[in-house]
Amino acid sequence: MRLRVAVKVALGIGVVASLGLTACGGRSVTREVTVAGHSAWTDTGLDVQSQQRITVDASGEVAANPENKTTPDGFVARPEWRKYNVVPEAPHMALIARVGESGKGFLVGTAFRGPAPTSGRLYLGINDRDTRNNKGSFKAIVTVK
Ligand SMILES: [Ca+2]
Repeated sequence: MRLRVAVKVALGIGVVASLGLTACGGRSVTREVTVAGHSAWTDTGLDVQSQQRITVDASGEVAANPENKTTPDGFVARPEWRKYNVVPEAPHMALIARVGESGKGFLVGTAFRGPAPTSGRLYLGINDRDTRNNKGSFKAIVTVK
């Protein structure tokens, strides 16, 4: 009898471990993700369910060139640079996110609190259609609950 309980507990732990990056049943999952300025999208390794609460706190600096660096809020004072954006209405080179490979991008900035728009893999990215010439990185603490 005791052995059977032990096996069930062991199986339970195994299932939880394999789902470790999917928050479910009221558990929350937190990950620190480095978002390289020269990568369009960075896979957070987190799968979200539609309407699950996503929390992101971001820091760090990404440079468009040696004279122009930005926090995850992007170049707020440079609306003329938005023509190079992935998300048109957000500041250029701000930290952005999408859910799924072809999900619609949305602004994250230095702090984001909101529901997942749909279910799928969560990606973080740079609001820039040409990321190859960017330097630096943002650090994002992502929680899905
Ligand atoms: Ca660029």
